[in-house]
Amino acid sequence: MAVRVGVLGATGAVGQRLIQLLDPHPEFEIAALTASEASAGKTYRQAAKWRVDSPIPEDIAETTVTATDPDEVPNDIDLIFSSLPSSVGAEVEPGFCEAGYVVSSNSSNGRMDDDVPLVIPEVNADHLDLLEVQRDRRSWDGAMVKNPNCSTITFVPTLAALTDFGLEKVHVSTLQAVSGAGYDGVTSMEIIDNAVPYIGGEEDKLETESRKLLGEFDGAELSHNDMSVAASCNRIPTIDGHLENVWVETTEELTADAAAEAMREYPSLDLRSSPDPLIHVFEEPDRPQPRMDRTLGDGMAIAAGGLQESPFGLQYNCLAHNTIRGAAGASVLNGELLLEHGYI
Ligand code: 11C
Repeated sequence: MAVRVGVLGATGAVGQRLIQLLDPHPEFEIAALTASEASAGKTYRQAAKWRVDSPIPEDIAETTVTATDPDEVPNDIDLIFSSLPSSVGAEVEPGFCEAGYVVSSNSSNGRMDDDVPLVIPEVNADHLDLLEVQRDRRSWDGAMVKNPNCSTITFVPTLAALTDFGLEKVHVSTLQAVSGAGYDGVTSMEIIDNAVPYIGGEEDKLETESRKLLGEFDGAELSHNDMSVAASCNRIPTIDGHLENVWVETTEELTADAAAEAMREYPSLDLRSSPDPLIHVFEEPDRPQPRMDRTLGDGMAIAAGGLQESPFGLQYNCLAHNTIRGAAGASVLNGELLLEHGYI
């Protein structure tokens, strides 16, 4: 029998992707949709300005949207997906955990809390057991797991493939699609013929989240990876797909061929939304490109290319679909992991 799930923030850009991914999902069944007070009481069709690249699912369209409040959500829901703005998430997500719900959240609030597992299943599934620490410490029956920022998800799996070479210093420079900024981003295509070398708070997220994801959990405490990470983030006029240029210095010798092999062989998981291969390595020097390569593995694969040795270590480019692999798909995958590990 399918697990009954709710979606918090169902009308936003990531909420719409969640519905697109969950509507045909064999393990999950959408049973509740929430949004802001202004949408409460409307049907989903009335509340959402649907912009995802598939028709609004007919069986979801007539569902009544409620306010984002645990008292408004049926208590036979087993799993909550949250894509709330971080300020709202910080306010309401803990209330859902206190009411006993298991929450898989894409919202950035609380990602760096030391008892909150920040998880990319193919990279650090073992961090999920931090939930035992969380339940002890917070005295709630629910659980909170987070997925990282979309730009972090794009490059960290490629680093995970290289850990045997001893990660020492990483520099990443991003070229980020406008959909990362939600509706406002999509409607801001006036940045055409332009690029903006600033995305508020983003550089810090890439630096801190990557070190947490590649850290070690000993069953009681999580220690963060001690590699140095420097990020610079840029908004470019692309609709979907974050492209990143990466330089990695390692303690062991690392050739471009060895890196390509390690990335190609990096394993995916036996979860429905984990693609095989996880990392697709291109030989063509002008790939990956957002429009051509963002839908690899149904939008859940990471693409890499341009691998070469440089004075600053290994250099390469990587790409992921920011609202699928980087956000909604990442939360769904964490939901699948929670189910596999018996937390639901
Ligand atoms: C952007 N990466 O492209 C951001 C959006 O931490 O989840 C995602 C923000 C986050 O603007």
